[in-house]
Amino acid sequence: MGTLVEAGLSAAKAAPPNGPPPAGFASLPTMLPEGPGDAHQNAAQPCFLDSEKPPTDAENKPCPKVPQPAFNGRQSYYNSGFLPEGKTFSVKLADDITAGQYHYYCNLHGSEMSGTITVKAKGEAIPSQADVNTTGAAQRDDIVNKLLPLYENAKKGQGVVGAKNLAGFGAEGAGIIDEFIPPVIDAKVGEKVTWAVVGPHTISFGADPSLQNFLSVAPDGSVHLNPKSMGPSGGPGVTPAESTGPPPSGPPKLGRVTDGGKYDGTGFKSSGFVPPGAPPFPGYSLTFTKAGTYNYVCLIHPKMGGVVKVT
Ligand SMILES: [Cu+2]
Repeated sequence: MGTLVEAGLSAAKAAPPNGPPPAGFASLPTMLPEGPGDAHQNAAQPCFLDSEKPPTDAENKPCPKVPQPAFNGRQSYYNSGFLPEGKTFSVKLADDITAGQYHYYCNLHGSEMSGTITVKAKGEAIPSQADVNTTGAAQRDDIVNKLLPLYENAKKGQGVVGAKNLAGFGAEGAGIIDEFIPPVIDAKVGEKVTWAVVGPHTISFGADPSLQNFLSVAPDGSVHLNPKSMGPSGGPGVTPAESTGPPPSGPPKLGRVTDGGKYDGTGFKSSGFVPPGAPPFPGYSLTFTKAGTYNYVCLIHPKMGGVVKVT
């Protein structure tokens, strides 16, 4: 959050969808590189600035290390840094903060993942936790109700033309599903199984659980991408989508498929990280050479896993 974020976020929200981000937003730090490379330290490490601009992605250096101040609404940039799963972040509001709305967003996921803190004057009533929970549940149900029919259709193979199996799915205006669809794939020995990769995912078999920490904080506070999580293993990695621009009209299609080779259930076999792009979506295929039940995961999304049953 901070005044630079207020300006950038409102510009991003006013900009047409699928276009390039407006300048005010594009100049804010982003946690991940566009292509290969390491995490950006300007975005991934905590940063508390009164009036300065944070270092740019190109400079890629952390902000000066200072104790976390209270948030007064006037700071230029106020960033938790990368928060691993389960970590919490608290913000104390300064005594002299002006009542009003303050916006924040995630510099890993972008302007789509944002929220608002409404600060009321002392003595003014604020909603009870029960009221907030009710509002939150209604908002959640609204999102889920839009996504459920898409998920059901995708399970029937109606998500991406030319692909029965999906790594992630989403639709304009409805949101994103970080799941392997269908959750269980039945295949025959010698059969080539193909996934369309929709969104930033990996398709990874035999992965050490430590690889699911694809971003980690080093003892010195620097944040790094794990190259083993991000890169392909045991064969070629998926070639990213050809386009990142606005999606073409009509149903999304499967594009170029990378053949990841054969898998017999042993060793670490991974598509590597596939950055998000516009359809046609890239594909990844594997040929299963031995009967068995093979669990696989996405190394980016901790709860995203599936099963291939080969008979
Ligand atoms: Cu994923």
